[in-house]
Amino acid sequence: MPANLPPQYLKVEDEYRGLTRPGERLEKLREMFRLLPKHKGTEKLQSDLKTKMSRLKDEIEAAAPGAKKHGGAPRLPREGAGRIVLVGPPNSGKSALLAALTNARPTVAPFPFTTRAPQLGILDVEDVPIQLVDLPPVSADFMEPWLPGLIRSADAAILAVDLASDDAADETEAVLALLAGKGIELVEELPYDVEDVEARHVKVVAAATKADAPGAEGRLEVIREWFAGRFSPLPVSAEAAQGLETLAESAYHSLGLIRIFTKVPGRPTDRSRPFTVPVGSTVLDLAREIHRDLETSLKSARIWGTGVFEGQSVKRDHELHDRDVVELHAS
Ligand SMILES: Nc1nc2c(ncn2[C@@H]2O[C@H](COP(=O)(O)OP(=O)(O)OP(=O)(O)O)[C@@H](O)[C@H]2O)c(=O)[nH]1
Ligand SMILES: [Mg+2]
Repeated sequence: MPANLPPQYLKVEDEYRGLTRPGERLEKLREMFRLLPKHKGTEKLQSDLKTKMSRLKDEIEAAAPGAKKHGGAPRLPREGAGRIVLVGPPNSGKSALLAALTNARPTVAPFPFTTRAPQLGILDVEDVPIQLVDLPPVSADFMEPWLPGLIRSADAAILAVDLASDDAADETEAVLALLAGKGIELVEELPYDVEDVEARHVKVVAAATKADAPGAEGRLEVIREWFAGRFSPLPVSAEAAQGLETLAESAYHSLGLIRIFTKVPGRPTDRSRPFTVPVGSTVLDLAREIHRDLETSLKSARIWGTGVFEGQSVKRDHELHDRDVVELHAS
């Protein structure tokens, strides 16, 4: 986390930590968002705050007496280091992508609205498990009422743009417009000067699906030109298993995570499963991620990795880097 946060912000953040009621927490988060300086260095923090606000709002709405039931909104347990949703128009190849990227076996069929409920899969990229959620389609004809809520709750999205369809650009624009109408902006890069607390920017990787289909190459050119400056679609084919690795890696990078290995004093490093924390996280953030109590009991840490000498002792506010090995000492 950047060290140059104003004292007023840190004070409110402290107050926020002491709160348990969702309504009060949401108010505090709004205050934190207003006090947060908006620049590139706080981009990740802005987005984290907005995700937290959006989740709390959903929680409050769901718990309210007489709350509208969102047409049987499915409850999905979170798994892995992050959640990426598959979004796109009907028949654009979302379910085929889930099947190609994970062990899940969703129904894939040559007609629209095949998928009616979310389908879950786990995608492993660079030792990090990511939850991939295949969703019903977004179209002007129909959109499940709970769909926007699920997209808001995601850490990132894959947007399927169908290279087998001559109407891919229009269909995709319709998806973007419908979601924008629900306060969701799908963006390749998070803006870092947003003052609007309510709009939720979800980071997106555009996948130009069915790259093996006849005429796909020509359509890719058109799509690239159409979305130039907004998205750079990656050509993929679930059927021909093309471009899947590149897509998986882009999806992983869109989560903005770093991997940290932890070590017990005097023992070798456990390199089987890294912890993941957002880029810019500190030793203290890692401690919090591992266990709530560690936040207060953390005394010191030693690090092997980037920008330090082997086993260097560092302070709690030391910024971590991808693949650092950290030994935490608690009292
Ligand atoms: N040629 C080709 N066809 C594909 C590919 N991926 C999907 N398809 C076909 O496209 C059609 C739709 O695929 P789905 O994966 O069901 O599409 P979807 O986006 O999940 O559709 P909905 O659930 O209705 O929104 C099916 O007939 C698939 O066989 C691909 O990589 N290449
Ligand atoms: Mg589907």
